[in-house]
Amino acid sequence: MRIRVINPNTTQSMTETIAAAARAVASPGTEIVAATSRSGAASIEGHYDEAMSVLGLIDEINDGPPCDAHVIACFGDPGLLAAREVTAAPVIGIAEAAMHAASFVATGFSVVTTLERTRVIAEHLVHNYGMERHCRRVRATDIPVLELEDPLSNARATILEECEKAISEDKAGAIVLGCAGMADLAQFLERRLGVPVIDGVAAAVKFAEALVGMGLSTSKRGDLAFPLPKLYRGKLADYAPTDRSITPSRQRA
Ligand code: 5HY
Repeated sequence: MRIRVINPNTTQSMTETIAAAARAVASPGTEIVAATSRSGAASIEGHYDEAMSVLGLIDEINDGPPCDAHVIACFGDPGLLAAREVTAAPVIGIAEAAMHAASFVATGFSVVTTLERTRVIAEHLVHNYGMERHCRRVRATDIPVLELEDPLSNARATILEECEKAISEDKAGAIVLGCAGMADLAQFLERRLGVPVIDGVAAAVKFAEALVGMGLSTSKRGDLAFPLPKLYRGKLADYAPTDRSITPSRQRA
């Protein structure tokens, strides 16, 4: 099978970190095709960045090679439901995947994310995904996303310290890493902390393999049916939905 792992920010080096984490867990028969959004923010650190990232994400879904599933490799799961409308292939967000994985291995987890101002985004996802009874707390390290890429930054130590607080203060039995850019830290942290540390990229790839392996595709009845054909004007005129009922989808179901 082929899984497209899409980084909705426009930083190629972060996509490489994401792709390595995806390939590290992919089954032998799974091809990981990594993609970096061609338009939008270098890093997604707030509501505006997230909103602006969705068109680049949709472009990668619509313009990419046929695949069996897609992963949105950004912890805000931007555009998740819109993405599920435009393709029949399963679309998995790394936040949703990580939270479910954590709920299978601990009765309580904490999320450790980047900037304080993005903490509320993760809190909203906890609510949207019905994870209130599993999530002890969402913690922020106030590390800018791209600083995760800087080997001279103190990011690794800061994240470890926040994870230790989550375990001692929140009584978290597991940690969810709240940024795709932390994907390469899961093993290091798990060894130091002695609890499961879940990277959403890995979780999303394995859930995607499971769904495809079960022969499941996104429901095309109701709210996740292909978008209604209609006129779009202005800068988004090219995004006008066409009538998918008569043109075969380019994506394998
Ligand atoms: C992410 N931003 O996973 C999110 C994390 C965050 O550019 N990739 C980003 O801090 O919201």
